[in-house]
Amino acid sequence: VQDADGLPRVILTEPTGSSAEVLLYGGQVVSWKTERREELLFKSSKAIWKPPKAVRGGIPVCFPQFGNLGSLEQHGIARSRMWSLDRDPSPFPPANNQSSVDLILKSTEEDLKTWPHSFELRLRISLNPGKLTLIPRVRNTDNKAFSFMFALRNYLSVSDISEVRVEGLETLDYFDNLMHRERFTEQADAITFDGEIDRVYLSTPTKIAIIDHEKKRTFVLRKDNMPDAVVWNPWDKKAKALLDLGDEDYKSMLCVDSAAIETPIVLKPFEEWKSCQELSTVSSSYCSGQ
Ligand code: TA6
Repeated sequence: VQDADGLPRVILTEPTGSSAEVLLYGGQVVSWKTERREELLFKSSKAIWKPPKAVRGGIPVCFPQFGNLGSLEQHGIARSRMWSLDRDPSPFPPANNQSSVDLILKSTEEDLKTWPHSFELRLRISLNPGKLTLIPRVRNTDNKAFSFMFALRNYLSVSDISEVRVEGLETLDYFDNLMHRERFTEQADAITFDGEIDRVYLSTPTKIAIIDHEKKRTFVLRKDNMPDAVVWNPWDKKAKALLDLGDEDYKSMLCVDSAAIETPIVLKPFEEWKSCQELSTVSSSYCSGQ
């Protein structure tokens, strides 16, 4: 674990040269770079790398609440807590700590005042060539059931948001955070962007493609046991209102999150919920004229 600017972090590498950086603060991936050292995740030019603020960028973990859909702070408590290395990821075999790491966040007495349920939140982060896999698990270590929402907020780096298409969410129902969570049905073609968007798509397929036409790169998000997907871009007005987001940053980011929001997950005592997301990139150099 390295300690840069006071925030301990883990660096993951794999033989073909890609890398990832994970902060113990928030259990947050803050960088994923290709073997050509290109950064694939968005980081705000004005991110605040200082607790209790969540770092704006990478892949914040939203637990036990998403957004302001509840009485806790925005996106819950996990992203503004210090996690630790998980020495007992059973039943998983221990991570090799080169290309994968296991993190854990256990509820504290302090947390119980904010959210009165004791839990263990584990996250395995694994790096493979062109692929970044996150496996979240939540165990109820209390003597009564509890329910929670969960999301992995994937801040993807894009060349120009107006040149990005999202495929895989066509014809699905969604609720629109900009319209008091009123429900709509998506039209039958890919989603493109020309203004603020803040939607929770419901019962989404396991595979969603984010095509960055200009960079000739496609992100593929595959997820299991997280039925919803959030699509968020603040656009110009909201970007100006967010202190830790550069005014122009909205042009080079898009959040497409794996989520369980509409139907919160219920865990009985000692039950464990497990889910998985895999982000992969395919850079289509085919016919690029090079
Ligand atoms: O996408 C859901 C949402 O709550 C948006 O409404 C917006 O507030 C976004 O998340 C950003 O949240 P954050 O706490 O990261 O600034």
